[in-house]
Amino acid sequence: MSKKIQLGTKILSANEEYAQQNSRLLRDKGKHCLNMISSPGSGKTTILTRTITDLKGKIRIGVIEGDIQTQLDADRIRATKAPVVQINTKGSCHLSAAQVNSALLQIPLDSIDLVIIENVGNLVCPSAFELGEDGKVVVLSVAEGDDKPAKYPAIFSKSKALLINKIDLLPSGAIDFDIDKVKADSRRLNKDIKIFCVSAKTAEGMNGWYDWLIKTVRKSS
Ligand SMILES: Nc1nc2c(ncn2[C@@H]2O[C@H](COP(=O)(O)OP(=O)(O)OP(=O)(O)O)[C@@H](O)[C@H]2O)c(=O)[nH]1
Ligand SMILES: [Mg+2]
Repeated sequence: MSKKIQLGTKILSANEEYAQQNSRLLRDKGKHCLNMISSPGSGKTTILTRTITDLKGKIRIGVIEGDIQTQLDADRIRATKAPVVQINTKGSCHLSAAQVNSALLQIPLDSIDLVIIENVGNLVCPSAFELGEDGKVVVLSVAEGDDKPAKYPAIFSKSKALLINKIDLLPSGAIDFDIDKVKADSRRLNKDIKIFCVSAKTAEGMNGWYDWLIKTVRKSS
C-alpha cells in the first residue's frame, strides 16, 4: 500500500505544538511572557524578587519557577505576594513547553500583566526549547567570566535583553571581568540586544531594566 507524503509541510515537534498553544493562550489573554535563562546561581530569583517588589503598582508579575528539585525559589517569590507556580523537572536540564502549559493553566493570568519563566539554571539546553514566550532574557553574573558570550553564543544570539549581574562585586578587584568585552561580544552576536549592568543585591542599575520591562509590556498590550 502506498502512502502519500505531503512535501513542504513542517512537522512540529511535541514541544513546538505546546509552545504554539502557550503563545496563543498568552496572546488571547493579552499577557506578555519572558523566559529568563542563565547558569545556576547567576541571580535570577534575586533579580525577580527585587523586580516584583520595586514594580508593585506598575506591572503585575506572575512567575513560573523551573528547578530540578525543591520549592525553594517558589517560596522566595511567594514571599513577595506574587503568584507563582513551581515546576520540578526531576533531572531534566530545561523546562518543556508542556510543563509551562500546565503552569499557565494554574497561574491566575487574569490578575497579572507579565509572566516571567525562570528556567532551570543552565546556559545551554534551555535556549533550544521554545516555551511560547515573547522573548528571552539572559543573565550573566560577573563571577562566571567574561568569555561566556563567545563560548555559549546561542542564548546571547536569541535574547532580547542581557542582565550583567553582581556588579557590586567588581570594585573589590577580586574578580577579573571585562564588561566592555561582554557587551561587544554580545552585540556581535545580536546587534539588537539590550544590556543592563545591575546588582540585584544593591539595586544599582536596576532602573534601566525596569524601564525596559515596563516599555516592553506596555508595547505588547
Ligand atoms: N553580591 C551579589 N550577590 C548576588 C546578587 N544577586 C544574587 N546574588 C547571590 O547569588 C546567589 C544565587 O542567587 P539566586 O538568585 O538564587 O540565583 P539563581 O540564578 O536564581 O539560582 P538558580 O535558581 O539555582 O539557578 C545568592 O547567594 C544571592 O544572594 C548580586 O547582585 N550581588
Ligand atoms: Mg533561582
